Amino acid sequence: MARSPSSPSFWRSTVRGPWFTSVLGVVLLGGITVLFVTGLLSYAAYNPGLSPVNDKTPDKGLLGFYLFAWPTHPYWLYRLNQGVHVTLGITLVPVLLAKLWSVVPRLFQLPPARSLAHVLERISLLLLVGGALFEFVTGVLNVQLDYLFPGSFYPLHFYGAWVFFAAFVVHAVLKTPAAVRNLRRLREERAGEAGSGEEPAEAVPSLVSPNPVAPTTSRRGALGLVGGGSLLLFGTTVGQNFDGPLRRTALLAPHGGADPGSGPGGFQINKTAVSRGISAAETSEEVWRLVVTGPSGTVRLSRAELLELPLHSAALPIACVEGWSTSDQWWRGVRLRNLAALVGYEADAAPDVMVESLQRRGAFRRAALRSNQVRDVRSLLALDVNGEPLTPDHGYPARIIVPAAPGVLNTKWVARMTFGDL
Ligand SMILES: Nc1nc2c(c(=O)[nH]1)N[C@H]1C(S)=C(S)[C@@H](COP(=O)(O)O)O[C@H]1N2
Ligand SMILES: [Mo]
Repeated sequence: MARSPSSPSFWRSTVRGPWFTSVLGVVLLGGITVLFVTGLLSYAAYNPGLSPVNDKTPDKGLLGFYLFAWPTHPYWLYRLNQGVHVTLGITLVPVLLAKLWSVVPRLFQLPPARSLAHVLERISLLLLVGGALFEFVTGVLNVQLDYLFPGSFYPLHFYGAWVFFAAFVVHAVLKTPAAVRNLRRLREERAGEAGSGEEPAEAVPSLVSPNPVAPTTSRRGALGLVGGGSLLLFGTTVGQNFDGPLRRTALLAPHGGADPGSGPGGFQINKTAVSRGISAAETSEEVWRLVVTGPSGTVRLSRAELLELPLHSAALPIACVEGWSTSDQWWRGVRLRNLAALVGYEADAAPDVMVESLQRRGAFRRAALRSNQVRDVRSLLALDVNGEPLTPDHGYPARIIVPAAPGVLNTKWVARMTFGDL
């Protein structure tokens, strides 16, 4: 009997066949397109064109052609974008694995190359399968293990996405017509009495086993298993986009730096003050000063002095690239546009700003905001949240909060703001 995986009769599951592969393929065609688009948008939201500090892929060249000024409306834009990106990515893992399983006999098929076209197709498949696994693995590791590859996640995931997507487009152009044809023909056969339940014939070596074992499940049953797996992952992930009891359903989501407890600061904490080396001494009323610089000079303000300025409120979420987000919190503080006005700008003509934290080491201690973000009346240097002064873990004495922006731009423990076009 067939002992070599290059022999079609080595593969004996009755589930394999064009129907199973086509259904999964069509699901991935839609799902992965959404992942790619939301992924590119997520990168644009970092303001990578603005300053070298924000730019995680400085050698991207032409691949950054699409970058644009990320808007501040609607204020939940990044929360939605990243919630979809991460939740959908995790949900599709069983579908991806099942799809790969369904076509694995092809990997061993002999001769390895029948023609030049076949060689090219196999190379594109290598990039496709390798790229897909690479993107899913780096994405999941980033979400789960807190930047396993510090600083290098972004270039890996970004370049990986382009390599993968190029192969994906080639593959989709080559295969979508056959997938749709397969599904349509099977549907017609089922509708008409003639339906034999046979798999449609294929031009290339068949995925249907010529030597099947006794079936342990139907193809529909197998698809139900994949769908059930996806549903389970979805159900244990999606809660991280909400606060309160719903977040506790997110069994698979990472749990953040600290238990936020209840009360005004009772929402997700990513990095605690202690973990970032922020001491109570340097944030005390006597010691801490905000240093604001612009064309008309430098202004130093204590927290008490900031509280004397006109204060404004905005209800805004925090939404992290890792896919978790909070519901809207009530932030109160000084408008960024009014801080620009202290150092020589008209509020309506406020420029970009570089924000630096007290934090001395580690990632995310500096971030640049674009002029459209600075000018928005809801963009604040927040001093309070939900009616109380910020807690140390949420950025006391002052933190940035900007509508529609990724959490990483909401710098905590702000020490210095430098206004001017970046
Ligand atoms: N100084 C400083 N600010 C920071 C960070 C940081 O590590 N250091 N993390 C950022 C990231 S990635 C996110 S998602 C938010 C999380 O805010 P939270 O901990 O209040 O929920 O803070 C941002 N501000
Ligand atoms: Mo984040």
